[in-house]
Amino acid sequence: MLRSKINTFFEGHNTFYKSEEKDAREKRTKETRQTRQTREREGECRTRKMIERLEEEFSDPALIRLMEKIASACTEISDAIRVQAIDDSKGGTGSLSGRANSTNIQGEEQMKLDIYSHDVFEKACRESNACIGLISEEVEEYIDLRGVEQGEQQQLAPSSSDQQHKGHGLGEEKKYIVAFDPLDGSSNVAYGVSVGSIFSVFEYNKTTAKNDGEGNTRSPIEEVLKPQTGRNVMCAGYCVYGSSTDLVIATRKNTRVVGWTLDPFSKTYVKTRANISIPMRGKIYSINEGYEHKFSEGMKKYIRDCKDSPTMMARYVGSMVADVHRTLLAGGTFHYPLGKLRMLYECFPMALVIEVAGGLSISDTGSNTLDSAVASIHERGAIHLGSKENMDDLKKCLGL
Ligand code: AFP
Repeated sequence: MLRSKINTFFEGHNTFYKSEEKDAREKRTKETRQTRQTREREGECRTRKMIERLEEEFSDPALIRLMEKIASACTEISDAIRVQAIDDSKGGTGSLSGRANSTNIQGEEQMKLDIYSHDVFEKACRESNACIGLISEEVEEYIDLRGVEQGEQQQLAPSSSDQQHKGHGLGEEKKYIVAFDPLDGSSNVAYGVSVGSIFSVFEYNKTTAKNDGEGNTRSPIEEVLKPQTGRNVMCAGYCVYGSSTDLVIATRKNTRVVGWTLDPFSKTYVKTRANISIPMRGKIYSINEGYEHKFSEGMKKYIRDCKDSPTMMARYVGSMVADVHRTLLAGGTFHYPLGKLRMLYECFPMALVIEVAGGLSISDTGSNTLDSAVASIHERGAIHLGSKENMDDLKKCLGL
């Protein structure tokens, strides 16, 4: 009896000490975890960059901020695309999957992801505090940001680039206009096919905009639409959401096309291609053959020649970003007749990427895409782009 009482006493004591020890251990673990997380966060702020070695491409802090914001928008869109099927499987009640039951300016049906991606892109450009205006495939009107008060900008959360580049750029003059297709190929998302975002950046310079002959300053939108407008694109790029998320940016000034790949764990874009040049000749022609009736006789001859060639092969994803990305890296040509593609945020940016990489982009008439004048912000165009030698073959077929 006594023995059992003693045992019970010690057991109780042991349990008491064991639970105290357990509590202390848990407390220590929690503290260590918190300290580690805080250190990691601090370390990230000090060392982590959204896009690795971006300053090798741009010197203007405003442009660096804008590119970092665009990159972070692309990360958000990439994440949303990868989870939309889950939303879909639950009846598509969220904001990511399925149709939005609305149409855009081109009369095309909008998906919920189109609207979500537009919102993410617009917010990113606003937060950069570097833009005076935006043009989006999903919005009919030019979005004028000149009226956005500095106070409104101050409400915005600072990003990692703000830490590195000291401040939001408040006090700096906003000078960029971004034209973007926030989610190109959205009709393919439901089938797990690669899609992308495309953008071009125009610079608005009040001094050079005063050149209408009578000393009047052109408005930002008049500047974007002035003749030879493709030559005004100062940098452009795209992000492809495929088996990896790849960001590609072409800078006219550096005459370089650079590629970064998103590390999904650290959410950092790692520079994976420091200087992309398109192969002089490729083996792939990329075309939707269903549109053969829309092609000129010269173009039809080029397709016949490709088919007759023992080395040429056809590949067509049906998402411009994926088809152009493959063309850039593997060489060959990509073609799309007059119809769907828009000049400012599809043809110009892709033409700049291909041209800076050493290839060529032309319209149906054979004129250089970047030399085209555009009269309205959603104007459409035909495009043929690719490796120099394949494009020479095409030009011969077109009689140029
Ligand atoms: P969606 O955004 O409506 O899917 O259109 C994408 C696109 O404009 C472009 O990415 C493709 O090159 C093109 O459509 C493919 O369309 P086709 O089905 O007409 O070949």
